Amino acid sequence: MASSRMTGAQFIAGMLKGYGLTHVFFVESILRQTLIELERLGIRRILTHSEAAAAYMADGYARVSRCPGVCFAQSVGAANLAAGLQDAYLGRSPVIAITGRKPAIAQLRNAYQEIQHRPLFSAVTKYDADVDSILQLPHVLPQAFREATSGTPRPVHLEVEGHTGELLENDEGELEIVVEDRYRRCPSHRSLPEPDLLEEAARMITQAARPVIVAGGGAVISEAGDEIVKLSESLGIPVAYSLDGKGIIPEDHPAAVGVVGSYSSKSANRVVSEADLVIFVGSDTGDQVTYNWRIPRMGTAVVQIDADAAELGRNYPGTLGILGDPKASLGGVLGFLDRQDRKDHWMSRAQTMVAEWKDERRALMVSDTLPIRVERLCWELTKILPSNAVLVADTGYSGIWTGTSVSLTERGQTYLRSAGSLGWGFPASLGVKCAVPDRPVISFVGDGGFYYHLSELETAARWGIKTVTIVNNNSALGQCLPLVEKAYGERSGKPSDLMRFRSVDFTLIAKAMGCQGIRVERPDEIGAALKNALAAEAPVVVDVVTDPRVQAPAPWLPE
Ligand SMILES: Cc1ncc(C[n+]2csc(CCOP(=O)(O)OP(=O)(O)O)c2C)c(N)n1
Repeated sequence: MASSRMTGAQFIAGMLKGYGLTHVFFVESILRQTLIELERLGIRRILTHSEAAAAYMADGYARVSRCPGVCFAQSVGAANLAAGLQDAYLGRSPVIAITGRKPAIAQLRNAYQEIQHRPLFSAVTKYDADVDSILQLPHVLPQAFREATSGTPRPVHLEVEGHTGELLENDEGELEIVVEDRYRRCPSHRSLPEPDLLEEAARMITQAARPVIVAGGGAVISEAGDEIVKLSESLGIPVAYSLDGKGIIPEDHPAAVGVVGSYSSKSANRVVSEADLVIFVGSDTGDQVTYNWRIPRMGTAVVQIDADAAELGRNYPGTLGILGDPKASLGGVLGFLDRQDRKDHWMSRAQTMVAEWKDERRALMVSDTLPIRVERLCWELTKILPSNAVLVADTGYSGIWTGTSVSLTERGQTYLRSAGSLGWGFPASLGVKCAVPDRPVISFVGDGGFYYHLSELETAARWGIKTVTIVNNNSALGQCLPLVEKAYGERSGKPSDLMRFRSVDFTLIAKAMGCQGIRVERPDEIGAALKNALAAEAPVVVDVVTDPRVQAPAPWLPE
C-alpha cells in the first residue's frame, strides 16, 4: 500500500483496524479524533467507569483471544491505568495502553493534573515510548504490537503528545499503514530449540522413573495441549498444571492430577513432590506454582521448556533449559523418545492419589448444608459449564475454589484467572466476552472482589455484554477471615472491622444498573439459577449466599 496524507488519529485508528481489533476500552477524555475514526471503521468504543477497569477489560480481551487488547486514558488517568496493568504484566497478557501527556513546555512547572508517567509504567510494561511527533507513529505503533506479542507477552505503553493526545492526533503526515500479520496474535514466532537439547531431554525423560509434566500459561499460549497429551500418553507421564495452565488437558483425562502449588489440589502436590524429574512447560516456576519453591524440592532434576531464555533455570539451578516454542519443542522431544520405557506403575500411583483426593472432597461437593458451602456451588458449576465456556476467576479464594473444585473436562473450555489483583475478575470477563461474543463467559468472584468495579454492571448493560457473574457472597473477605482472627489471637477487639461487610443483595444493584439478577440462598436452587443465567438475554448476576466460615483447601506439603 502506498503512503497517503493522513492525521495521527487516522493512522492510529487505521492501524488498530488493520491489526484486527474489534473493541477498545477507555475513559473520556482521550484520543477523541481517533475514537471518531474508530467508529467509522466499525470498532466498538467501550467507555468504562474507571481506567483500571478499562485496563482489566483490555486484559481479558487479550488473554482469551491472545491478540493485543487496547486501552486509553488521558494524562490524569495514567496512574489509574498503570495500576490496572499490573495484572496484565503478571498474567503475561499483551495489552497496549495509550495515554496523553501535556507537551514538554508544560512539564516540571506545576501544570494542572500532570505528573511524570514513566515511573508508573516502568514496573508494568516491557516497552514504553513517548510519541512526540507523528513521524514516530509508523515506528512505535508496530513495535508496540511486536513487543506485546513476542517472547513473554506483556503490556506496552505509548504516551502521546497532548493531555488528551490531541496534539499528535491532529497533526498530519505522509504515512503508510503496514500491518505485520505475525504480530496480531501470540505466539508471534515458534522458534525451534537445538536438536541436541531435545535429544538430551528425551533421554532424561526416558530414564526417569517418576517424571511429571507441569504445564503453565506459556503452554496454553503456545497451544501445546496436544503435544502434552501425546508425551503423557506415549510413556505414561502424569500432568500437573499451574492455574494459568488449567484446561491444557481435560481434567478427567487419566493423566491429569490437578493444579499444583499454593492454590492447589492435594493430588497434584503429592505427585510433583514424589517425582524424580519435573518437565516444566511454559511455566514461570514462581512461588505460586511451586508453593514457595518447595514443590518440587530444590535438587529435583528439571527439564524446562520456554519461549523466553530469561526464564530457563531462573528458580531451579541446574535445569536443562530448552529455548523454544513449547508446542514445537515438545513435538521435537517426541521424535527422540524411546517408547518402550513406560512408567505405568508410576502413573497408577498418581491416579490413586487423584482418587484419594476426590474421595476426600466428594461429600463436600454434594453438601446440602445452609448457608451454602462453596464446594457445592463449584460442583453445580462443573455440571453445567458449557463445552465452549470461558471461566474467569478473581484472585484469592475465587482462584482456589475454581482451580481445585471446578473441573474443565472439554477441550473447548478456557480458564482465565486474576494474577493477584482483587477485583479483576468481573471487568476482565466483560473484555473476554467482547473478544469471544459467541462463547458463554462466566466469572466467579467473591463479594469483596465484586465491590471494586460494580459500576461496570452499567457498562455491561449499556453494551449488552452478556456475561454471567457468580458472586460467592459471604459478606466478608472470606480468605482473610481466619487469618485476621489468628492475628488477633487472644487479644480483645473487633476482628470483624478488618474483614466483614454488611449483607447486601447484589441482584438489586444489578437490576438498578440494567442487568438481571438471580439470588440463590439454598443449594438446590443453584443448578436452575445457573441454567437460567446462561439462557438470559442480558448480563446476569447470580448472587449466591454462602458460608463465610468455609475455608478453601490448604496446600499440601510433604512431612
Ligand atoms: C488489590 C488487592 N488488594 C488486596 C488483596 C488481598 N486479598 C486477597 S483475597 C482477599 C479477600 C477477597 O474477598 P472476597 O472477594 O470477598 O472473596 P472470598 O475470600 O470471600 O471468597 C483480599 C483482601 C489482593 N489480592 N489484591
